Amino acid sequence: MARLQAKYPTEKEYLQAVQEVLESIEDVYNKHPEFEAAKIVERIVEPDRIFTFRVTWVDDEGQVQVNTGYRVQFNNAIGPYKGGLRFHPSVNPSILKFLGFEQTFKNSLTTLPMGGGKGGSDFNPKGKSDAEIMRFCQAFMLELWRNIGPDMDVPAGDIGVGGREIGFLNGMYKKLRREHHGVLTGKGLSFGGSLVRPEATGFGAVYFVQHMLKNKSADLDIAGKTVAVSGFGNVAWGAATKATQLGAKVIAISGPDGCIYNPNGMTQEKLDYMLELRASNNDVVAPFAQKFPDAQFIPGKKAWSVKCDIAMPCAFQNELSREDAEELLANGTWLCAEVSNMGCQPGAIEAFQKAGILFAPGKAVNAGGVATSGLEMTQNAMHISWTAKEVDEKLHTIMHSIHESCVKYGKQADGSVNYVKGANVAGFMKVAEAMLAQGII
Ligand code: 2IT
Repeated sequence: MARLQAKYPTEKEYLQAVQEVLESIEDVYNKHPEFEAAKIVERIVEPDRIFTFRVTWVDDEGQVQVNTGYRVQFNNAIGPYKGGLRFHPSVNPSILKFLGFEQTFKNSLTTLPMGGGKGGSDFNPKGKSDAEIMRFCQAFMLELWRNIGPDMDVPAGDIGVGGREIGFLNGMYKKLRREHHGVLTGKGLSFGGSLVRPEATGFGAVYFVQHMLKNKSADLDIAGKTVAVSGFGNVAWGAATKATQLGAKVIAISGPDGCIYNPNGMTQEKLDYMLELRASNNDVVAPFAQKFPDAQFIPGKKAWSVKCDIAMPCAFQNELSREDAEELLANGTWLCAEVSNMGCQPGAIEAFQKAGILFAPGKAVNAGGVATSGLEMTQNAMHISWTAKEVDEKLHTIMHSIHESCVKYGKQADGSVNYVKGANVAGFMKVAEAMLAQGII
């Protein structure tokens, strides 16, 4: 850590992600002198390579715009680089390195053969027209296409990149390559996408919560519980939808402008409206309370100010602070499933663990998204498509297996499960063994 801090002093998200994993794996690592001899830690924390490129495009006013694009190919020990693209003004090498690092362990947990990667741009999609989004995506792919491929590196969506963007990116890729193969996941159904991929991150997260509950006590179930969800993007929508289907009451959602207190829970109309809000590209949740008078908009507040049983951060890294955790705990929250990547600050995780409530980290809870991307890759490679039922069943099996891995490596002497340790150790062991077996490269 000291070496990395000296080398990358400004990369705080990256250092935070590495620190968490190294702390978790310390015991296990020290029992494997062969890892130490092959310098597995020193190798696993550095990306294989990073591409940085200029993206030039023309806006609707005819002005030339310049952004920076990146692809971090983090680790391909267990399969092709795999991970999303994020379009957000905050995107920088630190954020993409943290995401690529996390992705490597997460993908390892899924049981599927996928390495870790991440990419994106500091492009801000907020307020842009469809035509501007298309021109940006085309310009981005004009640079990226040489460095990706179905067996090399398979990008997908992340914040700011959804079905529309993947469509434009795929269109340009196939024009340049003159091949139509599964180089991106999260595609539309008419050109190689998988059923259930849009819902998969949120659905998988709720399946994981169900396993956490069952593992704690056979009679625990999400039905009847109150759930607070932050964010109103694709992931929050999926989580809110599945939690509602299973009988839970989603009593809060939130956006950058504040929080919606929704005491009666979701209806189909409300869930559909979450998608509309997202599509409006304005980054506000306030209109939800105008449309549904039984809900109330609380300006400037986070979803964590609402009393709930279960908290599911679904928005952004470091969105849940120690103070937020303390507010949740004071209100009686007894389970937090992190759905956003590194959504909880270290102080929040410490507060949850000290209080002894159930807490699981993003790389386990949100892995259903990339796992279903893996299922999309399989369908593309086999030139077939599975039914929604088939994909959902496989997603169930994968989330169950991730939960089992967390229990295997995270079970404590008192019988409780440290899911942070379990996920990190389980993810690490597979990648480390694969690196060891393939020599010093
Ligand atoms: O953080 C993530 O796992 C994603 N954004 C999904 C990545 C993918 O390749 O589906």
